[in-house]
Amino acid sequence: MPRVMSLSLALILALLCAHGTAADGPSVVLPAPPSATSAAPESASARIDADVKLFNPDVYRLDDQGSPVFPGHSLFVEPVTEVARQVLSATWFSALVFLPFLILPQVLLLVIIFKFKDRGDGRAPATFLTHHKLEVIWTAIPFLAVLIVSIPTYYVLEFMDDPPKETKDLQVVTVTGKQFAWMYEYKRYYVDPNADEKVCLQSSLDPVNQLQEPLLLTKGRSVSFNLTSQDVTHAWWVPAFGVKKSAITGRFTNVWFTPDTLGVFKGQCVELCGDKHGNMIITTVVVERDEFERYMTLLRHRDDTVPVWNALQPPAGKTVPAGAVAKAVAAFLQKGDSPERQYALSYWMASNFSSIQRVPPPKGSSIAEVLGVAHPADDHLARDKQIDEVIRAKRKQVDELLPALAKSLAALPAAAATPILR
Ligand SMILES: [Cu+2]
Repeated sequence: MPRVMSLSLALILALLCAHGTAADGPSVVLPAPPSATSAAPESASARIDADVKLFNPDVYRLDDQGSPVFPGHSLFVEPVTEVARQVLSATWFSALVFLPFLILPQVLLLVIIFKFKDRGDGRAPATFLTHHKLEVIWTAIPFLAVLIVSIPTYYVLEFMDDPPKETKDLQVVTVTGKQFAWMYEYKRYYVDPNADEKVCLQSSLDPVNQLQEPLLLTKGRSVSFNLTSQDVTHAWWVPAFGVKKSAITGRFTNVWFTPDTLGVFKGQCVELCGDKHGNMIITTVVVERDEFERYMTLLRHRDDTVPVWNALQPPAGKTVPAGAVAKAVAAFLQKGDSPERQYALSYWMASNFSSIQRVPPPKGSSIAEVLGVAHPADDHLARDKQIDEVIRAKRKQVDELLPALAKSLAALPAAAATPILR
């Protein structure tokens, strides 16, 4: 029976594609799905959900009306790189050296106020104006303190600029600031590794929801940044990495570090760079090496998935035309139908649906309405369920057109790690 269903699905698709692409070029006949597919969609979507959670963490969530829902965060962040640990100990050392200068004047002030106050007993105040010996002392001691602090600080600044020469397997990322987003270019990871002209994989604002995309890093692998800017000066800052570096137009600044903990690490542009400076958020996700390589594969096919996403977004009040989605999927598969490519299509649909819930809805509207929930419930839990159902249905519409999806997912490691927000 499943075989009959698969064949009829393939036939319908072939007809749709032939109808839709007659003028645009040769049509694609999708291979018949394996008979095991009928049992797979549930686990397939669960696997994709796990990857969306991992690679596109919901750090800046909005509620249904578009107000931010901030997850708990602590004031002090644990350092997760050697650079951050060195910065932290240099900071404590400086604080300890300078602490007496903060306390001593206050103590002296209090002593003087109480000891030398006018008691009305006729004592005359002292008339001297300078005391050379004292002045030499209170110039020399702070000078000495600055000198003491500058020595370890200098070594930390030197240390964080360039990785040691013996560093193996260095990941290089060009970080470009622009008003108002970060652009990450993953060096030596190419869009098409076989092409003559090598173009590196990039991520910045995602192509459908225009939200800042995360930067993916690998646990235990050193990363070196070349920072620059396209317009004004920006600064890339993630406290847990101990990195705060200016991105300046016309030149490159460098910094390196090795993240040693899995998780999501937040940051922000810390150079007042214009009216939407606050939009320049930073989300870094530290994952295992195989997960990082998987993300690079996903990124490689991302732009090709945009027409399918557009086909899934009908004008307000209209339903999604099945033919348009099938046509877009067929066009995507025509360029390549490897399991990893099919997985990428399914992944990006799920990831876009996750991101769209972080885009403030138009005034007077709600996220439920934007997503096409017919009659949004008043209760927010019920509404979340309605949203989830609409999203699942739309994702299924695409997933059912991907015969090799189940197969490609079977090749993935057992479970994706869920990072903890820091
Ligand atoms: Cu900025």
